[in-house]
Amino acid sequence: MISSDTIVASATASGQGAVSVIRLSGPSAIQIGETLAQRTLHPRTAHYGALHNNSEQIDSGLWLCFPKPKSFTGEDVVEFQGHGGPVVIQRCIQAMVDQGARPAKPGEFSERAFLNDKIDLTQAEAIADLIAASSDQAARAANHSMNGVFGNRINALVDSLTHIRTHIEAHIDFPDEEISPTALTRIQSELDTVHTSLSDLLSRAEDGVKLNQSPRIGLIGAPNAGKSSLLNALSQQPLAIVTDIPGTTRDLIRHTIVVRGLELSITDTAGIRDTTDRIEQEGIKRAQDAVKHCDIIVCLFDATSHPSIHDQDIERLVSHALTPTQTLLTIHNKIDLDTDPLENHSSYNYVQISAVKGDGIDQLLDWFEEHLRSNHQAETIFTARARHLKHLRESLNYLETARTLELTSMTIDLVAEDLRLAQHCLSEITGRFSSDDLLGEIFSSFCIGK
Ligand SMILES: Nc1nc2c(ncn2[C@@H]2O[C@H](COP(=O)(O)OP(=O)(O)OP(=O)(O)O)[C@@H](O)[C@H]2O)c(=O)[nH]1
Ligand SMILES: [Mg+2]
Repeated sequence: MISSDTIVASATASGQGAVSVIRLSGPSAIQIGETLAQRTLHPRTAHYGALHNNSEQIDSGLWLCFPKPKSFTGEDVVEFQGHGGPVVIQRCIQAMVDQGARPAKPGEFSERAFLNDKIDLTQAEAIADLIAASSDQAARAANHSMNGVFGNRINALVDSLTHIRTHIEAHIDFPDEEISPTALTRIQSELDTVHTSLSDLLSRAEDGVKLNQSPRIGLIGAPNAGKSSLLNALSQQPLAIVTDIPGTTRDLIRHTIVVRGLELSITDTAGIRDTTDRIEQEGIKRAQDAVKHCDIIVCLFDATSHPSIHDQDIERLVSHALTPTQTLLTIHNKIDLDTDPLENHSSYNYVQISAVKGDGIDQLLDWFEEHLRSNHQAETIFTARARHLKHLRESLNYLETARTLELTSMTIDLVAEDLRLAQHCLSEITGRFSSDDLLGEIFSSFCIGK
């Protein structure tokens, strides 16, 4: 794609910083850069010099020039590394606009890179995911996607489907001939292989989607178990009111903390008990609804009134059946007050703490860390989005329909069509077949300058 206009934006975050990067991309980028630098810019060479607007020096810094096609966008790109103050950045950008550039829209540099085949759609999305990564694991996974791990697996599946379709379509051209048993076996075995890979990719993509969200942790327990004290200990600030009056917390209190490179979204809830107080009843309902959507449910017990924990104790608190993706952790709190040995007879993971004194908080964080990291094997993770899951699921449905049909000269057209649609869904993920509307939606969620 050849763009007719040249775009400009600051590629670094707004606010003050030592250095900012202003990026120009498009057919006039080099001419604008050379006019403002008042010198020739040699490809891929750092030139130190001023940025002049007419006769006035606006800033000084490093000029870099990347002629097409060897640039991020695939177009002529010029970057100016100047000083990082909002006013000076704006003045530099204005000088470039005066020379004919226009301010870039969010994600427009990445969009041009995609349209010029420098990256596929999964890689473009991974750039945004890397910038937004809230944990080191999410950053590592985004890097994998950016390097094409996800896109390559999609392309391999598309290639396999193309191969199978070629065989099938060849038979459509000769409808009078029955398909030989050998050809039939080969096609079916190839379909089985694609089905296994696609199912595996879907389950990894489901994990990848979760990496883009902070794990949700719900604290639940009887009144006075110490839920709000634990939230305050984890966030290291007095977010929730703590008193010795049972039923202190009514509303859900949500807070996100970052510990050990992990971003955790924690929800404190109202204590669960039988009550006639209408406000408290509503709080308890909200508590039980909230934990239904949590990835980890933490059930707190007061060690002084609950020396041992049984499954029935947990069932009284957690009103729903756990889904396969939910994990339950039980906690004995207030161990600073208890001298007798505590016991866990439940089948769930178990940690002992004192939310007020801080004992066991490190072990609790160890448990979160171990549990969350073991969910994703480092070498195989990549980030994914809800959009990818939708296309993968649709593709799997078409493939499954194709596999249920017995392959005969009567059904071959139907099988061929299902495989075509399965392939089409996969191609939508990498952007080989994507509508302009979809591209607009994806890139508008990026930051400006990317
Ligand atoms: N000694 C000791 N006291 C604790 C500990 N954790 C909480 N408490 C006390 O227990 C009482 C209740 O604590 P909260 O954190 O408000 O309990 P909660 O589970 O949020 O209670 P509700 O909001 O009523 O459901 C307060 O007086 C806390 O100081 C602990 O680890 N050790
Ligand atoms: Mg509370």
